[in-house]
This record gives sequence, structure tokens and C-alpha cells, in this order.
Amino acid sequence: MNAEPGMGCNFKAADFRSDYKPVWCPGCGDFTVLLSITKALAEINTAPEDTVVVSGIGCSSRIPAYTNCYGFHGVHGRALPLATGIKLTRPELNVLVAGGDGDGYSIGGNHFLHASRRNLDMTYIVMDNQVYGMTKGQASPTTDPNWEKGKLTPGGTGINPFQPLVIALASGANFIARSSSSDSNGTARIIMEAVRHPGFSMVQILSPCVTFRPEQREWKNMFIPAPMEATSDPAQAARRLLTDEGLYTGILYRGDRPAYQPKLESSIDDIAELDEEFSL
Ligand SMILES: Cc1ncc(C[n+]2csc(CCOP(=O)(O)OP(=O)(O)O)c2C)c(N)n1
Ligand code: SF4
Repeated sequence: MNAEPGMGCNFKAADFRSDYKPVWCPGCGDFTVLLSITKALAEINTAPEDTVVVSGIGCSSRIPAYTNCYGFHGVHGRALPLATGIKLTRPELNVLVAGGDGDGYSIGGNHFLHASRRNLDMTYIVMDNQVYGMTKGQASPTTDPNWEKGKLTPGGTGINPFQPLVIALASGANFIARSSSSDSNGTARIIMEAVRHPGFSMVQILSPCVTFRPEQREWKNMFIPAPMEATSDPAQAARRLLTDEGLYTGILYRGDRPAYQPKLESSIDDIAELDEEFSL
């Protein structure tokens, strides 16, 4: 049931919430991200069954269970390939992929590169808390090199953090945005625009882990709305992303690359046919 905005159904954010109560720690930024996702879906005005939310493993990856949409809580780092399969076979669905920085940039890093490159029409929401929350506080790819409290990295990792938005841009993502979970309406607007923009949309949401990175409570005062409009020039976007110290929020790049959506010629119904084809 697809409805054009302003016509037919009028959904509320609550229509996209399931009855499951989140088990996140009180104050975790992921609560607000969930709220922003549901607000965005209500604004897009398609029914819950027109969206599928796919995740890997981590605190943030619990999100599909808390929505009323179709959901797939997959395995660690494998949300993007799952979502790719779903989008290929059910192109009419809105596909949202949600997870953490560990899930998406460590074990899932290779999938992140190729999902950006492939540019299927989906939205990737990464709740970046610069730590592995679920496994109790190890450094992740986006952790600052001097963070000394990581259990496996006393004294800090000493390694420069991964720059997800720069890497998404270089790999071919068609829409790039940054947001902070402390701004639920701003984040909802960005998610809505990301879903509407064709191709692979990358949304980094700085979402504090108050348990293992309590200093991130200060994040609500740190991020600044980008003082310029989104650019469609990748070279300009790269320059901005490399020089804004990760502090600007908003839509930072809107590309115009056509989304990739190959036509599936046929499906193999009989598994025995496959067995025969690949038997040695
Ligand atoms: C193959 C595999 N390796 C490791 C784990 C253990 N593991 C579960 S969640 C997680 C990290 C989660 O961190 P992140 O993705 O940043 O999400 P957060 O919990 O911070 O939201 C790890 C390493 C696993 N479940 N499966
Ligand atoms: S451990 Fe951190 S990321 Fe996980 S629920 Fe608690 S505050 Fe959120």
C-alpha cells in the first residue's frame, strides 16, 4: 500500500513501533534514533508493511524488533548483503539498514564498500558511538586513537579513526548525511530525505553509548548544522568531509548517479537443478 505524501493514509510515528520495549540502557542515543526512524516513516506515508528494516548484531542492531515493519535481525556485519538480496528481489520495498560502527565498519567493512559502489536504492543508518557497546566497551574503527578506557587497548589504539563518510563517497554512495541523535526532528528529516533519494544513502548518526563512553553525553553541545547547502559535486564534498572534523550535521552530498536495479531474468525453483549445475 504505497501512498503519496499528503494523499490517503496519514500515519503517525507510533504506527511504526512494535510492542517490544527496548532493552537499551537509560540514556542510550539509540532511543532517539528509533523515534526519528518512526517519524521519518510516518512522514514518507507508506504503510509499515512497505518497509523492511535489516540489521546485523549489536545494541543498535536491535532496532528491527522495535519497529512494526518487516524486519531481519541478521548476523554480525552482514546486514548489507542481506538487504541487497531483499532489494533485488523486492524492489518495491523501502529498505532501511541499521546498525553500529563495529558491525558496519569492522566485520562488515567490505560489504559497506561494495554496497556504496553498487548503489542499490536503500538507506544505511549507522548509529556511531565509537565503541562496541554490546560486547562491553572495546575500541571500534571510529574510536579516537587516544581513548584509554578500551579494555583491549589500554593506552589507546594509536590508530587514526576510519572516516565512514569519506569512504562512502569514494566508494560511490549517492547521498551522504551526518546527524546527532540529540536532534530527533533533524535526524527524522534526514532519514526521510535519504529514503526518498535514489541509490545508496548513507546516514551517520552520532548516538552516544552512555555506559561505555559516558563522556559522549557532551555530544549534544558539539555538532553544528553545516553552514552550506548539500553539494552534488563529489570533489567539493570530499574537500568538505575531509576538513569539517566530523562536526557538521545535515545533508552533505546528493549525487545524481542512477540507482542500480538489475532485472532478475529468472529464478531457479528447483534446488536439485542447482545441485546438478554445480556438482563436481
Ligand atoms: C561473527 C561475530 N563476531 C563477533 C561477535 C560479537 N559481537 C557482537 S556485537 C559486537 C560489536 C557491536 O558493536 P557495534 O556494531 O558498534 O554496535 P553497538 O553495540 O555499539 O550498538 C561484537 C563484536 C558476533 N556476534 N559475531
Ligand atoms: S551499552 Fe551503550 S550502546 Fe548498548 S544500550 Fe547501553 S548505552 Fe546503548
